[in-house]
Amino acid sequence: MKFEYHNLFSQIQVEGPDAGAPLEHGQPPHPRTKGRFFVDLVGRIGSAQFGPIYLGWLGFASAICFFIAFEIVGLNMMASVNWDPIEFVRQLPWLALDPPPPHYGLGLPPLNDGGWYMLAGFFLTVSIMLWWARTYRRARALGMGTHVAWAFASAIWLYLVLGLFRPALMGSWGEAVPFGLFPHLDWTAAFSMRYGNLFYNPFHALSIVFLYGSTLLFAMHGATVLAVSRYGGEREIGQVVDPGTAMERSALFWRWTMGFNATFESIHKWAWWFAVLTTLTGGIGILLTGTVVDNWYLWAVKHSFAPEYNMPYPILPDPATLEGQP
Ligand code: 07D
Repeated sequence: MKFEYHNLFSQIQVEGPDAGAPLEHGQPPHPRTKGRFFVDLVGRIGSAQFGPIYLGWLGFASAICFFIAFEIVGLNMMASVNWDPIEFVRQLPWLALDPPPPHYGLGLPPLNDGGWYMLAGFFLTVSIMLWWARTYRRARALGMGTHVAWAFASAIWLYLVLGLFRPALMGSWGEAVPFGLFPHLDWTAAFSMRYGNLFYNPFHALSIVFLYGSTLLFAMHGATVLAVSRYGGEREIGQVVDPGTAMERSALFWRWTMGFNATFESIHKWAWWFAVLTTLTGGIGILLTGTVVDNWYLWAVKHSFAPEYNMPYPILPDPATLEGQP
């Protein structure tokens, strides 16, 4: 039987002495091997090496803030089931820490009426910001570009739109997303219905294009590199500056099958932009909802891309806008 090299399941684990990468500003090489340990099982899905981890004050402060947020959410959920650990575990997927009711507007509510939510949101946001700074600073310390930090910033943009910018524009912290597993999904569904079906929001559609597009690109790229790794294709950057038979074959594969190919370099830019645009367009879509557009279905009818249905029953007024409502 002819030997065929497949590498979907096979893998190689390398261990050896390591001098460490030279750092900027004449610092000595950072020890890449000090304080490390290997786990063979983990090496089957990634690098077998754990550590060394760089904590630093940004990482430390971020972890502390995340812990505080996590504790506030968890303890409030615990309180909501009368501190019963069995009920806490049983009901966990349904438990929530809700934002303040709308009548507090942008004011500060009492702790037990949304105040804890505000505190958790504050510490989570600080934690995420500090983590962003950590990704920036660690990349710089290694003499790398800051591409990861800027991609992360795009996700943070959507997070801030959902929990800070849009609620501020709407004039109420009550607009923010609740903490909780199913509760945040319920919020998402309710949000869509309240504003006339988010499918008619073109930025939601764009965001889906980039989300699905990201998975497609990732599958195509991952498969291509694995398919030519028998020709050294997994040394991707080498193939950018010194194209070899791996790069030639993979490029020709895509030209043969669809007439166009990305290069070993540009495919990473495609991937970066698709991922970044998912949350960038998403954030725009959410920011416009309720501030500029109140009903995406009616908006789509007006702009002639949704059909206008004959209504068998008269349209009722929106209960939220009726007199006497809080
Ligand atoms: C959310 C932001 C960054 C996250 C960060 C992490 C922690 C954890 C934990 C303290 C992901 C911070 C958090 C560290 C803290 C503790 C314990 C990134 C995020 C920084 N949709 N939809 C999208 C689809 C529908 C709705 C995006 C598909 C319905 C709403 C995406 C479908 C309804 C919102 C997407 C579908 C609806 C979205 C998310 C199909 C009702 C958004 C992109 C096939 C269910 C969000 C513009 C993303 C958005 C969003 C996909 C259907 C509602 C493209 C495929 C019609 C309200 N939807 N959706 O990367 O941006 O999120 O909308 O049906 O807000 Mg949708």
